[in-house]
Amino acid sequence: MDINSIMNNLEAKHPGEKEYLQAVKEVLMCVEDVYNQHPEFERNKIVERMVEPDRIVTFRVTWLDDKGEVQNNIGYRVQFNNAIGPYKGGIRFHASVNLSILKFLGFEQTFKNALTTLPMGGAKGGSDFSPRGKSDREIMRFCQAFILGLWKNLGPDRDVPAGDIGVGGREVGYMYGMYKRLVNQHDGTFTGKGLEFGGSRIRPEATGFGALYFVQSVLKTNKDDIKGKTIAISGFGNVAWGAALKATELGAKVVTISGPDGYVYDPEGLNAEKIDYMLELRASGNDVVAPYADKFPGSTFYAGRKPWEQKVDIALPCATQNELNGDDAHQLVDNGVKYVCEVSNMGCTPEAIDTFISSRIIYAPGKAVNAGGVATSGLEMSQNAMHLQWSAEEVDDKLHTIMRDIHEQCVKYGTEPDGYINYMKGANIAGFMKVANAMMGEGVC
Ligand code: 2IT
Repeated sequence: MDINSIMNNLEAKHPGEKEYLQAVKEVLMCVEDVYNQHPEFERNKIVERMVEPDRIVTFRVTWLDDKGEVQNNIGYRVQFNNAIGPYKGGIRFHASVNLSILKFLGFEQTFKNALTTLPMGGAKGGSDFSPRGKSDREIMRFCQAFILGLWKNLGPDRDVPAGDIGVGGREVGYMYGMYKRLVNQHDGTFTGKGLEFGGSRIRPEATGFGALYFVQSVLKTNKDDIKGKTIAISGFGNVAWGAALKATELGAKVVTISGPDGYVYDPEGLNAEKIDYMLELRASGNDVVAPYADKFPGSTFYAGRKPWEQKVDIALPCATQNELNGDDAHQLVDNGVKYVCEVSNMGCTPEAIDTFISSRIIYAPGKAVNAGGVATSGLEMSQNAMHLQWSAEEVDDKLHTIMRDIHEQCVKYGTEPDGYINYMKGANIAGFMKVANAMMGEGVC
């Protein structure tokens, strides 16, 4: 495989799509050696086919705000790859959404979903709509208008969306409600639904819980224990919430959360009341964490800064792509961080990853660490298909098993001659091989 020429071709076709190109390059660099041992992949142009989305749907989303004024946004769905199952992946509503970001997310989702062991292909969608400061009615009208543009491309065996940044249970409910009216079927298309209409228990917690189960496996492999460890978490949304909840339950001390306005350092660590307060902050729709420091004395708000300047044992980026850069990584390493597990998708820049790996700090990528979210979505699809609902214990048990399995795949493919486990390499090779073998089995199409 000639990575340079593949990247040059891709860049010529998709100029300036930097997140997409970044995600592709990371995977290609990790799988190069394995790929070269399979001349049949080269003959079938597996990589060239895998890096292009199968299909992109883009549509205008027109809706009325509370003043009765007409608003326009762009909607997208990137159906990346369905070699191993129906398209599956979240919907993101954020002002920054563009095709490069959704293509990187859809590409990553393909390998992540392969790692879950469940039959799901990769997709991602969203809109440049910003939920910040919008009323509940505006959110509803937007969700309904979004689905008017997309519903024909969805279906339980075609494409099953879910939440992502800016899309939680409320938005999934509004989108699914409109979808159900249009197709006149209650077929479960959408995961993260309310418990009363087909949602799975543990789905809201699953991304954060799964991440901590993965962290537990990492620590166990290093004959280490999570009890008493200090943890820096970024973000304050659904993923950060689930991670803080499980980390605290397991006896670790979570000392930071963050938002677009800066971060809060709480040396006493989060507890149940403070974790509940994260939900309140999120529900306010203001996208700020500063009020936390006013409410809980002893904590400090640092405006415009990132939590990576604090001395901690474990860093868990839980906010968004490229939120942890090379300088942040150096600071963490200088302060003696031991483990960095990405919970956001592509949370670390390539410079940050290089810094961790060359310092032999354990670094695990989002596509492995955060796969518990979509895995539990897969379990929601199973429950919907069987027309039943599992108990929380059943779902949590399955999530545990899946996360341990993902960890094992990373160890199998990522252990280097000196014993260091390169989780990035392991996750990328394991995910890639599954998708590549499926594509081989299905022929050139
Ligand atoms: O990034 C992700 O894996 C998600 N946003 C969840 C996708 C899903 O289909 O549950």
